[in-house]
Amino acid sequence: MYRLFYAEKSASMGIRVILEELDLPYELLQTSVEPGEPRPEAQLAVNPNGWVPVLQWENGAMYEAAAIIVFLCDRHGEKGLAPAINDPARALYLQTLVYFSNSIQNAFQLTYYPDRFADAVEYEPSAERRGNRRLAETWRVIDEQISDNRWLLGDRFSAADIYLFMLTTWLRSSKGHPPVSDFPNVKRIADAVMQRPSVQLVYEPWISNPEY
Ligand SMILES: N[C@@H](CCC(=O)N[C@@H](CS)C(=O)NCC(=O)O)C(=O)O
Repeated sequence: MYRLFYAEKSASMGIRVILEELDLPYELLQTSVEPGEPRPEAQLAVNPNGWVPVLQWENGAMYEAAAIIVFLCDRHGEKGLAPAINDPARALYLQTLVYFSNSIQNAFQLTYYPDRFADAVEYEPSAERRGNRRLAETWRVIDEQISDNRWLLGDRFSAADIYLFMLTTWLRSSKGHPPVSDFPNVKRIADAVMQRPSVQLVYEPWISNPEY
């Protein structure tokens, strides 16, 4: 049984989709991503940053979305959601997950948490503007990487496509982000991922209202 610290609109939703796709039993532990709102002690004990996702299992716990995806898909490798260690597609899979985590998510952070990137309030709009440009730059790289491929890894669907979908749900016109339609190959994959029953279940609130 897995336990996932969970908040709507956050990266914990993507991990929940992975748990659904792997057909694993799990429990959601509600938490918050709002600044100033308290986090459960058990969450902070694993991740002192106060972020989600945080995953617990019988004899362990961890944080960082990309690492959790690698961990779960390897631990339940028989489900085929990720290339195995000796599979030639493994390199692109790992490269893409880490790029999502440290480049695209970082660009989002500039726009969602500009106070973490500016040392005075008056510089925060500058951090936000740079984040928006960085989103365009980093999504463009992924759009070109995908090219005409059906999925991120070519012909085979993988957990990386779920991660891509999750990141596209964070694009908000109200925050000045570029629209996903600026990246047609990304959009094509995100639209296909959205049809999956696991995504329909977990992302129902977002599917009903993408600016929720
Ligand atoms: N690098 C971390 C980032 C996690 C992260 O930024 N989570 C956000 C929600 S998507 C969060 O918990 N924000 C609340 C906060 O930063 O206080 C990961 O990929 O897991």
